[in-house]
Amino acid sequence: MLRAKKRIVTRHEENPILTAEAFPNDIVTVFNCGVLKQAPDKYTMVCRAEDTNLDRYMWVADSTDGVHFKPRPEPVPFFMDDPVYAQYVGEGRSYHDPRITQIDGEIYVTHACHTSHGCQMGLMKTDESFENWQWMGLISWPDNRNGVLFPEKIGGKYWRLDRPNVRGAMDIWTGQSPDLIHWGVPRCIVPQGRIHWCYTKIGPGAVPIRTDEGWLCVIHGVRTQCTDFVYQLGVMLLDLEDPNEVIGVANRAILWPEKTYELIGQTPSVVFTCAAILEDDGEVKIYYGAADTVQCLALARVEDLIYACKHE
Ligand code: BMA
Repeated sequence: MLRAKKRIVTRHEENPILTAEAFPNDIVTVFNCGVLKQAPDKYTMVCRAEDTNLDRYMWVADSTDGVHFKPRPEPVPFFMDDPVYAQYVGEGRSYHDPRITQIDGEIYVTHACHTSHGCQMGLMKTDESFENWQWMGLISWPDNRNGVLFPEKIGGKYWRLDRPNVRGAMDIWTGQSPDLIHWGVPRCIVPQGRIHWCYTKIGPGAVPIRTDEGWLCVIHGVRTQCTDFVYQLGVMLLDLEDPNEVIGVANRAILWPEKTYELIGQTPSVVFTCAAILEDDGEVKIYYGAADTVQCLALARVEDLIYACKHE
């Protein structure tokens, strides 16, 4: 099928918008950051930042325009007083890929962590200042990652997207919970083979965006190009009342590695998202990590993304 326009997403002209140079200490990479817009002039980013020892930090950065972010002086403290965190997550090497969701005024951050049993999902909570943190626990079995919470309860339950690794298949699933800690009702909603360029893996990306037409979700997909993985971004639309109902998944990729900073870095040929924000004028800011090295921003129109989900 021929699609109408080649590009429905454009890169911000100041890309990469955040690099390791903005951080103190020996931070060498910053990517796959979560972002929350709390007010017209208040965007808060939780960065994945890594140092020369490959120790991983969550690091808060602030912005008034959603483009220029200034990291705070210190990272989020590790939760070593929590025995489960200390045993499973530990200090430094494990937790990453924060996704920030505000639900009923509370701010939650899901993350992945490499425990001794494989990759699991953890949950943190903070407040509007992003200064006070609580670790809420592990919320998945191994092997699961890319967990992202919907920004409101649906049918009285919390909902999430995640990507368990089931017998080698890496698909998009939903789950439901009464309390954000205990999860069940797993459903596979988009298998990896459904979209051609996601034949190796498909997974959730940004926090779902409520639109009149459904939950708009920026996702990632992976193909194997010769010997390497290539990470690209796509979009899907889910029913507002029942996210297990897939209205559509665009069969086009919306962003793929092309720029030098996406093709060359710690991991070559990667664009990967943990955050997308719908602005009042219909612009969607898609925050993405490039080559697992720098943080970037891309822009789209919400109607183009929805059209792609429904008609392409
Ligand atoms: C995925 C995640 C991301 C990473 C990507 C590319 O599996 O672990 O954190 O950006 O691989 O390396």
